[in-house]
Amino acid sequence: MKHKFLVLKFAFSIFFIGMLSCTQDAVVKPNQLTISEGFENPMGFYNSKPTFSWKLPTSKHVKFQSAYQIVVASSEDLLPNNPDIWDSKKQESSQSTFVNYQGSELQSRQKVYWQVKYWNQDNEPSEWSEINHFELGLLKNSDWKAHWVGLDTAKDSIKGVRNFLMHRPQYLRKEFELNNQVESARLYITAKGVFDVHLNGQGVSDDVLPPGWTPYSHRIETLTYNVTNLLESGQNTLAVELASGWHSGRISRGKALYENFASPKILCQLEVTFKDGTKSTIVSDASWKGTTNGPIRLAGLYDGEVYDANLEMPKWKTNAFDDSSWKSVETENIVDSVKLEPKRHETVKTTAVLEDAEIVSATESSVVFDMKQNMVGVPKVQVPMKKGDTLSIRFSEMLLSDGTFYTENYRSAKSTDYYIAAQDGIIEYTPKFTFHGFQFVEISGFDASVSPNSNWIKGLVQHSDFEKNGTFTSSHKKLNQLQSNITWGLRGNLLDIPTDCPQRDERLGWTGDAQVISPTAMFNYDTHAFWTAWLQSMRETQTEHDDGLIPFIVPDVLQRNKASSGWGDACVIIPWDIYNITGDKTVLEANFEMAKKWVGYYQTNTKDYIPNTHSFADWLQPYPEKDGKIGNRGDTPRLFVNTAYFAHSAHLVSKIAGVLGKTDDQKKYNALYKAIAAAFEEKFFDENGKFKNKKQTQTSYLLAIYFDLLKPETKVNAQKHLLEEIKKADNHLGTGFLGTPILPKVLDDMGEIDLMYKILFKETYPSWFYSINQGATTMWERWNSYSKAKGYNPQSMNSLNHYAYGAVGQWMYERIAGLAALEPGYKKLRIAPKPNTDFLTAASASVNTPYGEASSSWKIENGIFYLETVIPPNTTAEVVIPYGKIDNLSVNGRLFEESANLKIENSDAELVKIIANPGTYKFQINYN
Ligand code: RAM
Repeated sequence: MKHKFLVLKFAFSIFFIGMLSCTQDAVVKPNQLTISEGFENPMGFYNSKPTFSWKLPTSKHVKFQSAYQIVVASSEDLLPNNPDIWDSKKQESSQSTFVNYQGSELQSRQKVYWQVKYWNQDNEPSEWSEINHFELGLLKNSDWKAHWVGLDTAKDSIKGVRNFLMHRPQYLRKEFELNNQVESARLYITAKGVFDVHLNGQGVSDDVLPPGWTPYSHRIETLTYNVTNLLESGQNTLAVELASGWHSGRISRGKALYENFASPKILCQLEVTFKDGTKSTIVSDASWKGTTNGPIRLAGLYDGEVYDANLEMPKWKTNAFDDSSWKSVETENIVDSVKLEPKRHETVKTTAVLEDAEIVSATESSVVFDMKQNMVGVPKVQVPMKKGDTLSIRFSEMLLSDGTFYTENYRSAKSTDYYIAAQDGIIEYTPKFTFHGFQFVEISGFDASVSPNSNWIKGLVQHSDFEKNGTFTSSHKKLNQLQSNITWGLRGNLLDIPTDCPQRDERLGWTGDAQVISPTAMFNYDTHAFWTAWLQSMRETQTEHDDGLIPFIVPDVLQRNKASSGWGDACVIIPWDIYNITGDKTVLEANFEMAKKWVGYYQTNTKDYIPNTHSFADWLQPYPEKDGKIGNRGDTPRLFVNTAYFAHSAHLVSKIAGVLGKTDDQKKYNALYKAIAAAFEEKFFDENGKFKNKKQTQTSYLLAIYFDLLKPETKVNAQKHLLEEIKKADNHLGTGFLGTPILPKVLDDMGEIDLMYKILFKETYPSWFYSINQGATTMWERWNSYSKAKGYNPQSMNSLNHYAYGAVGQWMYERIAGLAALEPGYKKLRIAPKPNTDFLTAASASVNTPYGEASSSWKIENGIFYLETVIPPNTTAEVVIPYGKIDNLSVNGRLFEESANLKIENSDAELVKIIANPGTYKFQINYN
């Protein structure tokens, strides 16, 4: 009996184990569904023709996708079996990213639901994914019934810095009644200016400075908010604070712009659906009321904010307020020429709070706080004050040797906030319609009877609200500091658009700076949508000029009608980089015409393939021959730089045409590139591969080699000359904005990685570590912006938060840690770290690729090299072990043997190259 029982028990356990392994065996459903540039379940979405992406699970049963099916429906109930909008049907394809939607065109406000399943490498189907959804915003101007409204603040004629007109911030409100139970409600809103909107006293969002910055005479972005829970049946109040922002502030300084961009206005449309199915729409129109007598007296992005608490208007955002003394607003019609389109990338938000300020000096009347990090955003101030007193809040990036503020580099930006107290006690204040670039904050005007406390000031860090996308770390403290400085430089300058700097009277969308930094930005932050949004602004800015000119900055508020080589090329280079990093072809499609027109701009200004256009050239190259402003352009001649970029852009246009299957263009632009390259070599290089110029520069060789502009034999000689130049500089940098980002790539291709390590780890000027040795916590505009010995660079153009030189970050990921995309979007990865034990014993990087998390992490201990790597599903990787002792190689604790997942591609005395399937592998090799 007992025996019989045991047998039964055994049989049961076999059954359960079988069941268990059966569920483990299941082909697990896809996850992390997104549309277009990585949006998860967006509302107010901008694109009626989205693409779909998903990720395969990490599982030993799922290596690759062999097919997929996407279903799209107007309601959840119809999925997966009755999709009424689109059914892709089973598609034999490994594509799991950026699959084009092919149903009928989606409409404004439409909400759709979608699901996806895949078949694995063995043609086993997964379960359906969770149901995701998205809802479109108002896609066309004709969707708007509202009018632009606001007060005429131009007529007050308040003049600020350099006599620029300043607009008093406005307070606008509208009371309305809803006679029914609310089912759902959407608030569509935007401004010519920047705004903060409230419903019944509650803030609608935590967005900072919406709607952000676009070329406003072409397009203004609109926001969509779900306000269902903020509405009441009965009386309601919409209340909007409105200030100049980019639209009507002196940042838009081009004369024509400034005269056009008059008083700020808002555009607002609240669409309510009631429980009984009826609808109601409340719009901005002549019935709105406004005042400029509120507490925010003045606000400018460069100059700061003035807040008078005596003018606070209690309850103005609620129904309990009498606005009969307020003025009626002026209205303006929507015009067709200015497109209203849903915002297509993340809004700016407060993404971190620095709470650890330290008091570095205090007098009876003022205190200086150190945030310990050069940052961008606003302070949160909690300070004791006396009624009627004015608190001044000043900022600076660094201090002068006597402890006072270094503000010369803010130039005309006043960057000062003021708060006037209405009563005694602790005030709480956060400026709303400005931002500052700072590490130090000085306050004066507080209640001097209270001794200062370091918690009086906190730093609200603000930038576009993208996610972190990668990490890099190593065994070297200064290299880690460099990584930190790079990421802080990015956070400080990706504030709705990519800017050169965040603190002085500039903060503009400089195209050259953006062009060099975008790959590094994409490694560190998920900026796919950020860049494609800005590229749309670039396209709109170009169309004004028939000749294909791309202005230096986008949006073009300088209006100089000039372009620069190395800057305008951003319109070709950035789409190409985005495509290679994400695999998203739509960015190439969207920008192809712009890129061609830009090459056309060179062509119309060219004689014998040498364009005679303007150039900032190798901007801020160290030790220029000429001093002063001219010296800013370095010693690589303008015509040289023009021709090199003309060739490079033509070459990339040919490659883009190839990807898009446009063979005629591919051939045409390749021939053009070849012709320019021949002319370039002829004009600028002698038969020994030497640059025909008295002054030799590193950058002249770098551009010629990296852009592939020389015949093979000339190239070999040019490489030697480059090495001579670097040697002459004792392994210091001799490069500015254009040469620096390509230096690591060129040396890497030449097999001169150890030399690159020496340059990167150089401590003395000009080098990356030099600024770190002088105390930098962000990237600087110049290699010598400041030194402990000599103080600040005497030029006022001296930003301490300028990301361009951080472009080396890409090489740190790709080569020091060893994680790179070998095929667009990481469909194939290269894991190929190159350790140099003179400097490092470990480095690692991880990146959230379109297929999932990938990582490469190595260390060296006691003559053993360890490499741990994660290869996401649906990709393959080329793993290069940088030591050739294959007999000493082990993987996951066993001596290496080829398997279905790991195949040797090549093995010699130097290295072992393995092709790996998805999975986690721990390699180990004794290289002695
Ligand atoms: C400066 C900007 C920018 C650079 C241009 C040429 O004013 O700060 O970094 O691209 O000049």
